[in-house]
Amino acid sequence: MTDTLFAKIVRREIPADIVYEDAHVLGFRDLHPQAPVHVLFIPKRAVATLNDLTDADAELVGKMVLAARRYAAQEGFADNGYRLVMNCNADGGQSVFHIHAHLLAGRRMQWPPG
Ligand code: DGP
Repeated sequence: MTDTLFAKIVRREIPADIVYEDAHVLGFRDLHPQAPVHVLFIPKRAVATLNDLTDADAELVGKMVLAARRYAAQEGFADNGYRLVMNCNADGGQSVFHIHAHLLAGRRMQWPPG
């Protein structure tokens, strides 16, 4: 069981700039944006890390990706492009232990990432 800042955002216990919501996924602006568009897509049901996902979560992860895709199309930057990133644990740079996909857009991304 994890209860993080993100679970509190899902429960509306702390404020966030929510830009996307469906039955399973919430999207809100990152507090420390790394690009002109930086939105976090999270499952409403908390899973701590990518390592904690099981086969039963396949649909949930798919819904996160499709939510990001839908948002990119809706906001008009899908054709220019964007990056969708999920960090896992210390070496991946994860700091909030409720899985989330970072949608970054609005500038040309670099590769390799830092
Ligand atoms: P990661 O390092 O991959 O775990 O990303 C966590 C992101 O969450 C990081 O970019 C900053 C963001 N963040 C942390 N706390 C809050 C918060 O309370 N509200 C919002 N909107 N974003 C947060």
